[in-house]
Amino acid sequence: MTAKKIYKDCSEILKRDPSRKRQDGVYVIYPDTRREVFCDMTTDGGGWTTIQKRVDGNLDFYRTWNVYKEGFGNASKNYWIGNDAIHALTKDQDQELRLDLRSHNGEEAYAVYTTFYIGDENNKYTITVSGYNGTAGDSLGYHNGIKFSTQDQDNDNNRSSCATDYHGAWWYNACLHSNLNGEYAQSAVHGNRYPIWWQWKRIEALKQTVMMIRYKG
Ligand SMILES: [Ca+2]
Repeated sequence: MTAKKIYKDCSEILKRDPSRKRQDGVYVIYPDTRREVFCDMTTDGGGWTTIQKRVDGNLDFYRTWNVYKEGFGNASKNYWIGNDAIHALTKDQDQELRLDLRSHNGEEAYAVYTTFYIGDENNKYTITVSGYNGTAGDSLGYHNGIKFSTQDQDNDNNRSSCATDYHGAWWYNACLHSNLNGEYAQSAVHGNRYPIWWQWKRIEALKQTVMMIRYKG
């Protein structure tokens, strides 16, 4: 009998089994409960746990608070791992965050943040993010210290509801510098409701986005 191996995240999988290097794909981890996630075992040495992935328009990201809490989608395609899972993965404050962005005309850019964690549900999943480096520009800095908001829970700093105005779910401050859970567009149209990263492409809808985290230890 072989004991079942329980891993907290993708970096632990890679550490315990270095042969997984460059073996990108769907793995099972247990950050809080059982989660199927996409592990990037290639980028910058690998070991990245993907918390958000959008590759096409086949999954609706305009979802409610409880759906974002639990997570939704398919780890091999489009998904959000879930805010409870992100909290469980980052609560020890020892994770870095990387975002990989791709435009509809095939350009790529990335952003890395040396500090990234979010609070629990009582804290409205408040984001702490700092230490930017990369090519995409810092479009998360404006959201630092902000609570998460959804169409049915307005925790932003705008008199209106940023989540309903811009068709997303995010750590909206008084609204946008980024909106990566916005409405998917099939081309490089312009609008604040789309998945945008202001410091790179202003309000141009992005084709693909990935958010992933890695243990810094
Ligand atoms: Ca508001």
